[in-house]
Amino acid sequence: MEMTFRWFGTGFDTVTLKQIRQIPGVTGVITTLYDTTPGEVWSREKIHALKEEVEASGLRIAGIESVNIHDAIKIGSPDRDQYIDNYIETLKNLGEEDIHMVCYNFMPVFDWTRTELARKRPDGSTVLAYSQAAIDALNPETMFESISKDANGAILPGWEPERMAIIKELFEKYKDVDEEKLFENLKYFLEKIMPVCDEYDINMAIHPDDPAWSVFGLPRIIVNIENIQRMMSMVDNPHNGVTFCAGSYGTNRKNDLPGMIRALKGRIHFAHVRNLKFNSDDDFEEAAHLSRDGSFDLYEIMKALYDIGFDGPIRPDHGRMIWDEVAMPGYGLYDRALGATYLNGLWEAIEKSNK
Ligand SMILES: [Mn+2]
Repeated sequence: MEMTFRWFGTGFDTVTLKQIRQIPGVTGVITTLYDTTPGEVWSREKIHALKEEVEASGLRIAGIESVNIHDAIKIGSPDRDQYIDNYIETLKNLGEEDIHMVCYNFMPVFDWTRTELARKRPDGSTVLAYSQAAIDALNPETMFESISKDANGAILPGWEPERMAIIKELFEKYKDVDEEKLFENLKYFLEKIMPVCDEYDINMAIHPDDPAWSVFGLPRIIVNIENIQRMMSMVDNPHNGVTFCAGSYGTNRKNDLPGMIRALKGRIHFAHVRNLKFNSDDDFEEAAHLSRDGSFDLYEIMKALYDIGFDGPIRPDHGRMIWDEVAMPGYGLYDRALGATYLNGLWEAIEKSNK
């Protein structure tokens, strides 16, 4: 595996490349062109400039998170082919710049969903949290207002104001899209992009839906092992793989995380490893990465990744806000750096005990 760190780019991230370079064992960043909109072609020049900036700091671009999918593709509307062509052009430009891993998601309307961005934990840290009761009492628009209010001035990925301004319109457009239709549209998209992925050796890594169930009546398909296997077999190409996100699959306590990793051997192209603390089946908060701070066994998760010979990029995921840091919720420096160090420690121990 390669230990990496998510970085949103100069001007968008409070964390600098210099700081990331000083986290022991982190060699790569997972980044994006944060000022592009879904459906737009990423120019070779912009990708090249980003790459030069990252490499000048002594790091490398280990992958992209994310190249977002235009709603026309997810809805399957008549103009989708134009957006798929643009996506192919972006993939080609990334391939030409020697970038070989792209994370994306296929969630309708919302990206990840949380009901609180700063729930206080007993140690005084603040974390993102989810409560089904809070969701059930909200409508999507008021949810956007409360999310943007608590975001420390940051624009959260997936919660861009221009998207939320047309949220009613988006719901209307998705009204005939059920799970079957969404699978069908994903298949159509994947079949179209596989040739360029084959040509440039680009691993597509679909991110699970978070939380791993339907919210606000919208269909969600990347939620469990059965559905992932269906997604992989409907377009059976090794470049059609997954981002194994422990925190997202883990929202559904029926998902056996180490078991899923073992079942996905060879098709996990990217890993997000973090911990959640469940207060009940439908109320959870994000914990420190350390196993005993939350509900997951991080040793078993890392061991499963080791056992399947995982050699892709891995990153710590949402961190707690600690030590008075002010940053995008979930994406401060300190707790994610602690997470990277912990995951590196687990990996070293697993590796040595297997030799
Ligand atoms: Mn994730």
